[in-house]
Formats: sequence, structure tokens, C-alpha cells
Amino acid sequence: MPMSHWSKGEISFVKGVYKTANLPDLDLPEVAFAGRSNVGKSSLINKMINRRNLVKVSSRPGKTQALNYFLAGDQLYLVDLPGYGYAKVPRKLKNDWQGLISAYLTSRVSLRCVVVIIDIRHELKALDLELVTWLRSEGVPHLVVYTKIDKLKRGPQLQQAALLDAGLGIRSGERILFSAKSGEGKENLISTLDQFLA
Ligand SMILES: Nc1nc2c(ncn2[C@@H]2O[C@H](COP(=O)(O)OP(=O)(O)OP(=O)(O)O)[C@@H](O)[C@H]2O)c(=O)[nH]1
Ligand SMILES: [Mg+2]
Repeated sequence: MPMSHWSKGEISFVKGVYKTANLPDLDLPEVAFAGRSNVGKSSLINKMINRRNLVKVSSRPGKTQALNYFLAGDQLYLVDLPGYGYAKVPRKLKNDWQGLISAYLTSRVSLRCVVVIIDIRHELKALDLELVTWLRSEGVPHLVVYTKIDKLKRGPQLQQAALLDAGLGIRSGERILFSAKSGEGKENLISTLDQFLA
């Protein structure tokens, strides 16, 4: 899939999915975006598709509980997953969320890649490590992105990235540095995802 599909053509919101029975037909490849609440999932998607605010950027974390489906150029579904790790979500909701998301991530045959988004400024969080370890053990294709790099100078960026790499047990070639603010890393992310989609 050529990289133009990410930003050319129509991009539209399809629907929010709250249970697996309501997932769209398996007619197109999908890329899903996962990460902690407020890490910048929606901002990253907007940057990728050149839309300022198609995907709602939230001031209140932990609000979205649906798998939000977007259709890009009639070619590809982008799936904005609800953020995890937000303490104020009630336990019942948390369990429902885990059920829906883990069912989706393990059984969705059209899912080509899960982009795991991590804030470069913070130490590795247990839930991020858990997700990556779990995706690895389940054999779900995934790609790690360290985002908000505009908030750090180059030196600290590389230092933080190396720490996170070590914590996750990945090599530097297995992740991408990104900023939804500056757009840095966007071309790299698009071409890497295109390899997952090829
Ligand atoms: N400086 C900077 N700010 C960012 C970046 N990405 C996201 N933000 C900010 O971080 C906040 C959260 O961004 P969202 O894109 O809503 O994060 P989210 O992961 O979708 O949040 P939830 O949907 O609540 O889980 C917003 O204030 C964004 O403007 C980035 O790369 N750089
Ligand atoms: Mg969001």
C-alpha cells in the first residue's frame, strides 16, 4: 500500500464499536493504535492522516471506551483504541474493556499491526510492558512508537529511548520516535506501517 493512502482521499469516521459482534466486515486491512490514556493516540492518528481534529483529542483522559473505526481512502481501517491505565475508570468497565480489546487483538484476522504508543518522557510503565509482552507472546504484529519527542532535546530523547528499549527488550530498529506536534517521525512511521500492510 503506497504511503499516499494515509493522507489522500477521503477519511471518515465509521463507528464506535463496544462489542465484538459490531465489528465491521473483514473486508479491509486494519491498523490499531494502543497506549495509555492521554499518551497521544488520537493526535498521532490525526497527524498521520493530515487532519487537525478528525479524531477527537481529549482533555479528559479515559473517556472513550469504544474501538473507534476510521476509514482511510477506502483502503484501510484505522482503529483508535481506548486508552488504558486511567485509575478513575470503574473496575467493571475496566474488565469489559480488557475483554473487548483482548478478543479484538487476538482474533481480528484483518489486523495487520498494533501501534503501541509510549510517552518518551516517562519511565516504562508496567501496563505498557505487559501489553508488549502479551502481544509478543500472542504473536500479534506490533510496532512501538515513542511519542512527544518534541518535549525533549535530542540527547535526553536518545537516553530515554535507550532506557525504554532495554525495558521492553527491543532494539532501536524496532521502534520509532514521533511527535504529533512537529510531525517528526511521520514519514518513518508511514513507511514502516506500509511494510506491515504490504
Ligand atoms: N507536545 C506534544 N503534545 C502532544 C503530542 N501528542 C499528543 N499531545 C497532547 O497530549 C494530550 C492528549 O492527546 P490525545 O491525542 O488526546 O491522547 P489519547 O492517547 O488519544 O488520549 P485518550 O483518548 O484519552 O486515551 C493532548 O493535549 C495533546 O495535544 C505530541 O507529540 N507532542
Ligand atoms: Mg484518544
